[in-house]
Amino acid sequence: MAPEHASPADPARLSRDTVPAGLVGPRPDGPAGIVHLGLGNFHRAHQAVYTARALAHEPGPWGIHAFGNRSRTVVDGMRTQDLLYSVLQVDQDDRSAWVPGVHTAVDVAAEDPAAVVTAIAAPGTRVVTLTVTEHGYSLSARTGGLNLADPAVQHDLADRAAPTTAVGQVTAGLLRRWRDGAGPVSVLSCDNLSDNGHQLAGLVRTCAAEGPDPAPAEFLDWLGAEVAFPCSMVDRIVPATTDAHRRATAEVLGVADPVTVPAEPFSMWAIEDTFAAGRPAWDAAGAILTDDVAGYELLKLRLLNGTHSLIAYLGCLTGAPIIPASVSQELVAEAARRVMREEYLPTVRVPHDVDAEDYMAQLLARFSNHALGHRTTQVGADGSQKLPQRVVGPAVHHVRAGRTPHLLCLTLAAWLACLTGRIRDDHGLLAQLVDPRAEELRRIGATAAGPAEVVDRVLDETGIFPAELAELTAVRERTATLLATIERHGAETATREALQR
Ligand code: CS2
Repeated sequence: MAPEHASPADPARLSRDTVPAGLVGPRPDGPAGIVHLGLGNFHRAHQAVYTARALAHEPGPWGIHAFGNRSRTVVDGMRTQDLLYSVLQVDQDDRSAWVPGVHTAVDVAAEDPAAVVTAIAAPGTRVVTLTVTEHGYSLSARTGGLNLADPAVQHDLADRAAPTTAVGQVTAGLLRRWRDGAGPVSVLSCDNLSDNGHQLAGLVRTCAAEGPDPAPAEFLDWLGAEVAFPCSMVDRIVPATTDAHRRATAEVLGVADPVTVPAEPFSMWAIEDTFAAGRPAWDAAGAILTDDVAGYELLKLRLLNGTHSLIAYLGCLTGAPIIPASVSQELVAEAARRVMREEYLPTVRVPHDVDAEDYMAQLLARFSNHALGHRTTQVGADGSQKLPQRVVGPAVHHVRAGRTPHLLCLTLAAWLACLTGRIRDDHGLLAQLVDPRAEELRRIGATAAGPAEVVDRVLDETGIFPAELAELTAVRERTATLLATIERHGAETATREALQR
């Protein structure tokens, strides 16, 4: 912000000099031990906070060199503020702010792709972390592996020096690391993908082995021996920043921070403790370090994220711009409660230290946090990448047991209704839903003879979902009838129908 634009009433900008004493984490030592891909709000309110708290317990070389993918907004904002930003914690009747202060460098990957490779290969790097969203893994739902047909993946296979995808960046960085003899490292996925560490390891192996310049077998041996890919479950509701959040931060901190991050008070992180070259004392900061992450992962991915998707799409269809407004509608709340209890919970193994009843009650309370302003269009974004992770496993589980999962079908139908352009956008929310497959879905919506054909073509032609979903006739048929009801009578009637079974 140029000083001439500042009025006397404007607070000073956040910096090392202006940050209120006691509200900033300790400065990390030395060069960054962590390279992070994906400088979004989630990373800044979750992993960065745990890392700053861990450093307060146990000093170490755990500064974070973070790369944003394309956008300059956060990078420029943080650079103007001595690499600082604040986390604004908000719930109904309380708000507070804290400044992690754990970043040692921030850059834009697209502006200097080689810098990402160099950072991953640097001898001081011990952990590479990722929050690149489901879409960032270049996954093919059809094969479950790397989407070799994706032009960005093809680019990265052809030009290992300047990769553009997260998987290409990690692979190129590890290849350089191996050539340089820079030592072991851990690569930690912090995205909502089931079995995220193992999936990422597989994607990196494919990326290394494919293309005109395949990596030698020795590299793959080194990967197996020296590089760890722990799985993790990450959880904190972190919306996009709005002006209301910026104003609240200025009031709470007394300094201006345009790149503040709003977040709920709740935070959870379960990490498989299989690191190859050390890690921060994340456990001292409240993370659960365990040998069994799978239970936490599926519980969260299904009960939280799966239910979130249903609330988001029903909200978009009924004119609710934020998640708490959607779930404050009794029908939506009932659908959320029942999809959790009847269709997600029976498909997971609840970890021994989690009480399922408390967990579900807490989720409904978290979804009802009005002060956070979490938009339905944000949760509804990228459904083509999220729903395969959330809905398919549970749907297969129920159909194999002879049951039709009506509310999972409602989730699919509501998503299709939002994206296929066959209903009026009465509330202007559908147009705001971003999805990499949006164009294709609209094309199907425009040319299909009716809802049943929409469902058939999305399942059979697009490759958005794995074939195992397409094989479930019960899901196909129920989704089509619910989509028909949404198109003809609206989402409320369809929800009632799904709840009546
Ligand atoms: C949400 C998640 O946008 C979404 O798809 O379901 O971002 C959710 O808020 C987080 O995973 C909570 O930990």
